[in-house]
This record gives sequence, structure tokens and C-alpha cells, in this order.
Amino acid sequence: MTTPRLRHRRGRLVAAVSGLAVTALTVALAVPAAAAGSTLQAAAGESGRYFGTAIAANRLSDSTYSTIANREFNMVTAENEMKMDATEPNQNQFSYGNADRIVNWARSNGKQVRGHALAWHSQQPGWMQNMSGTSLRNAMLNHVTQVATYYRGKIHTWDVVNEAFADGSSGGRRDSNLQRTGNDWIEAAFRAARAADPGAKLCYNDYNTDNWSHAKTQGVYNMVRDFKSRGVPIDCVGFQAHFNSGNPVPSNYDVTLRNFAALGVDVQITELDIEGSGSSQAQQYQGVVQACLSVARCTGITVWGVRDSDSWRASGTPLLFDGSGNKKAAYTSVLNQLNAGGTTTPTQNPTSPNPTPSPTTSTPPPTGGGSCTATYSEGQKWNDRFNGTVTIRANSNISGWQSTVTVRSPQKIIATWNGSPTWDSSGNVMTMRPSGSGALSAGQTTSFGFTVQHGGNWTWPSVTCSAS
Ligand code: 9MR
Repeated sequence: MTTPRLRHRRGRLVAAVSGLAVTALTVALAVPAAAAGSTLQAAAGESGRYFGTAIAANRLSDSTYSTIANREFNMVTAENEMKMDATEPNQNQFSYGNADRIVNWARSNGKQVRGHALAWHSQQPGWMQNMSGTSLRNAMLNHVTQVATYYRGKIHTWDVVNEAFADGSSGGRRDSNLQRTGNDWIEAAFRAARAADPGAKLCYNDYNTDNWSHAKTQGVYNMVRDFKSRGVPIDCVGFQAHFNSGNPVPSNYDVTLRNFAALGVDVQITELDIEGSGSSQAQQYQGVVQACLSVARCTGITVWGVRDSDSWRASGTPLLFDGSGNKKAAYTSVLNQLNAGGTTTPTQNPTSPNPTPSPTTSTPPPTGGGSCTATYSEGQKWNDRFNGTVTIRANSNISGWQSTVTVRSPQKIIATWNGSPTWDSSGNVMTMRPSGSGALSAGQTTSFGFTVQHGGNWTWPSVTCSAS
């Protein structure tokens, strides 16, 4: 990627960061200046995030490898050992030897584990590859249930389903034996995983979903939105993030992460590697970290291996340590960016026309419901989006509240803070509930905020409140 392009991207990121000014301010005030973290896990931990790596069981006996892995990372993904072919080599005979070596190493060193992956069209055991129909569906669900039950309580996040969307312009599902069991196979897998390990976060994980304008990204986004609206138990979306010159870090990466997060899921960067070297590679890594840090619900980053020589793309030298275990420029830029933070100190204001709402649009009056009142107030405006705040006022003592925010097409709410949102199927009506207790005494107020991507429509959202 060229330097001018990166400059442009940094500008966009700063603009996006400023879009979360309220959150940013809160973070800046709440967190005293911390000592710089000297490892990736310490630096990521300053903002409550994790920093992970893929681990291969057969490399743990290499002390250079395990020393770096132990020092730098606090989240571990088994690179191959928890896949379907590894854990169920014969139908209904489960094999956890290598997976356990990784889980035990992680846990005995105080690390958490991302489980990868319960259901996938690839790396299926031979017996499964030629199955179809109900018997395949049942075998897949049995696999999800057995493996998630075996590891119950030990897994931070499961990649429940991996890579189920097609590349290219269709935005649809990838054809596979699992897909041919019926379009509901993904949600069935999520429900089985939730039942087996209610404490694990459940992720959908895919690649080439980093660029917001790609059809595949939109396809996954629509699925997650649908799942959230129908109560399918999904908690997070994993972005694999395998980059190279043919598939560079997109300039709108932060937009993608933020838009998914606005659906009410966490986002995680799950398999990061960037082919290249020197300062170009370092800058791209920095951009990815910055994008994650700019999104409150981007909860962690995992790189796909320790040293370049451990990578599935070793010849592309895509990782943070060279083959001898030395820190690369990319390592330093990631560490520095983690220490600098991403949501606290925007260095410049975004250029914006700062328009006022068009005179033909009406400002809805505050509306009350039950014994609370919701009032909308304008926040900062940019040429493509604006911030709004809703203040909830209790008219009498209330034990809880919920508030709806309705935006008009083509408007879209792309970020929220201080609340827990759900969405109707159109995506135009957000119901916001308090993140913690919603109890307020008479006269007390609380507020939440959001960013609207307005698409040229400056109409204020209408808001309601109902109390319980
Ligand atoms: O890094 C993994 C490599 O060792 C395996 O041979 C390969 C087999 O499919 O899987 C690699 O990991 C993949 C991950 O499980 C899913 N996303 C893409 C990763 C790179 O291919």
C-alpha cells in the first residue's frame, strides 16, 4: 500500500474516532495515563482488550516459540487442533489430545482460549465429507454439541461457524455440503453451541469481510442483523484479516467494524497477518490496530502465528516476529499504537460542512410513554453522519425503561454508546435498553447516544420512552 493512501486512511480514522467524541471523552477522563505496556498483551490490556496468537501444538516444545507466545499474548487459538477433522476423526469418536495440549498450556499460563472452529465446510473428517441431508445435519449438530460440551467453561469465544459466505459479488452463502442441508444450518449450529456452553461467546468468523463495500461483507452483515432481530444466539463476528498486496487493508476498515458492532455484537480480529516487510507492513498493522481501537466493541486482536516461519504464508513474512524470534518493525508499530490508544485524542477535527437540518424536516417534540420522557438533542455533525443524544427522564420512580429511536431511510445508526441496542427487521427502529439497571427515581435522568449515517437525510430521529 502506498504512503499517500495510508495518510488518507489515517485521516478517515481520525474522523471516525471523533464521531465517538462522547465515548472518547468518557474514556479519556476515566482512565488515568497508564504506564506504557511493554508487551502486546499488556498494551492491549490498557484498553481492556486482549492480544492473541494462533498456536500449533507441535511447536510448543520449541522454547523460542513458547517463550515469545507466553510473554506477548493472552489469548490463544488452536491453529488446526480444534477443527472438525482433528476432534472427530471417526464419527462419534472424539480425539482431544492436541487440542488439550494447547488448552492446558494456555490455561496454565493464565491465557484464555478462542475455540476454532465448530462447523466449517473445510477440514471436515473424511467420513463427513460425503454425507448429506438429515444425517449430515445431525452429525454436524452432534459435533458442535459434543465438542462445546467437552470444553464447557474453558472457552472465551467459539468460532461456531467459519467461512460460510461465498467470495465474489453474490453476497450469498457458499455452496457446501453443510449449506445444502438447508439455509438454517448456521443458526442451528449457534443454538446447539449456546445450549452446550452458555458461558462462551459465540462468533461467526470469515475472511474478505473487511471492506465495507464488498458484497460478502454485506451478506454477513445482513445475516447477523437477521440473527439479532430473531434472537439467534450470536455474540460476535470474527474478521480473519489475512492481508497482502492483492487484498490490502481497506481504508474503510473502521467503518466495517463499527457497523457490525452497531448491530449489538462484539467484533474481533481473529487471524491477522499482513504480507510484506519494513515500514509498509508496519504501517498497515498500525492501521488495523487503530481501526479496532476506534470501535468500543472491538474486543481483541489475534495474529495468525508467532514468527514468520510459523505462518501458513511463511514466504510472505506476514507476522510480528522474524524467523529467529526478533521483533519486527510491525511489532513495534502495533505495540506503540496499542499504547497510544485509539479512542482518546483525535488530533484534528474532521472537515465538515456542519449543515443545519433542512427547513422541510420537522423536529419531533419529546414524547413520553408510561412514566418516563425521552428527549432528543443534536450532537456533532459531519458531512456523512451526525451524533445524537437521547435523555431519559423519569417522571416518577421507575425500575426500568426502554426507548425507541426511529430513523428515516436512507439513514442508518452506525454506532451507539451507553446502552444496549436491538433492532427491528427493517433496521430503522432501534430499541435501546439500559446496559445495567434502569432504575431511576422521580426527576432523575440518564442518556445514551448514537451516530447516524444520514445519506443526505438530515431529519432528526423520533424517540419514545416507556417505563416499567
Ligand atoms: O493456518 C492453518 C493452516 O496450518 C492449515 O493448513 C489450513 C487448513 O485449512 O488452515 C489454516 O488456518 C486457516 C483458518 O483455520 C481459517 N481461516 C484461514 C486460515 C488460513 O488458511
